[in-house]
Amino acid sequence: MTTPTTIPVPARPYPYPFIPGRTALVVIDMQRDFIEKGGFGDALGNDVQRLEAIVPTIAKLLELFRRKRWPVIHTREAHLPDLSDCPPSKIARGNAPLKIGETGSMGRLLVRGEPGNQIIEALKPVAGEVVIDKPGKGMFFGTDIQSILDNKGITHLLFTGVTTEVCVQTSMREANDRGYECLLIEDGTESYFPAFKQAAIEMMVAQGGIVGWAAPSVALEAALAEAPIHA
Ligand code: C5J
Repeated sequence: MTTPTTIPVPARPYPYPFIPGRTALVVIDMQRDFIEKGGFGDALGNDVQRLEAIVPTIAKLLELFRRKRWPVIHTREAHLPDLSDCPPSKIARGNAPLKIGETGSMGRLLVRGEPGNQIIEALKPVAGEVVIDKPGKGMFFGTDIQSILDNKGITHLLFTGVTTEVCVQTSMREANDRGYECLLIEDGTESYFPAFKQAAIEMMVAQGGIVGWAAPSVALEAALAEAPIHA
């Protein structure tokens, strides 16, 4: 068996071992529900415009992964139209004027197939990319992602998307517990609360990378540019 090429990416708390072809780019919940006015994030009283800042970073990483033909996984927080996969506690939580399943300016909030549930145009998935509809915050809960990753031989995950301390952190923790090597791209994730973003990153890299690694996208791009990698 040949040893896979490993590219060290400068990261915290120490270099991240990137393996071309076995490392997937994960884009968490970059759907209109969270990024645009009239969606779920807005209904909860958040300043949704804060999240737009990371779109160019994720677009750049998507372009790189597509050029190299490396795997890309998108997730959406999404419920079945009959809400049978949504606990009543989740619907009630937040006491928002508009609740999950109710109709806003982009259709029913957090419901599969609705306009607001689509990934934003700038980051739209292309043919061949995996799109996972997840009923929870974590991408493993109630989804087929584990077998999809196994079948593709993916062992390493780069995390981007929103929000850092909710769906991104939950997904990264779930992945870490399942043995995946996880790197969080710091300028590829955002929160409605800047302090929560920073705290989440620090929690994950503390104690020798107890949940994983963190690095800016430029560190990843520079490491990959210097390495002799084939598509
Ligand atoms: C939230 C998410 N914040 N994608 N979902 O409810 O982080």
